[in-house]
Amino acid sequence: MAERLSAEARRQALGGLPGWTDVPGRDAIGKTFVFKDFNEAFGFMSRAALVAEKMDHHPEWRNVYKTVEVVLSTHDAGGVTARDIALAKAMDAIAG
Ligand code: HBI
Repeated sequence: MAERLSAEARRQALGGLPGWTDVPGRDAIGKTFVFKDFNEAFGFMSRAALVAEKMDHHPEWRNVYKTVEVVLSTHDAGGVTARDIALAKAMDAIAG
């Protein structure tokens, strides 16, 4: 089971994740993706969903039209782990 990252490790990891920030009041990281339109946004979610399933690590996300708000945390560990960092990197790669 993945271990929660220390504050320092998390800060380091966030440094390499443009647009991702701490989520206030939670041990989680978040990013809001804005796409050209709903079609692009949903295409991103479709591809990210398949990657999440393959990683067995799933996002908490909300889609309104062309915007997708993503929050990542490892429920089993009660906070941000390397799995969240990996999924964040994968999502950035998908979003392009
Ligand atoms: N996704 N984000 C997230 N956090 C989890 O703890 C998690 C998950 N997906 C699947 C999963 N855990 C299961 O493997 C465990 O609950 C058994």
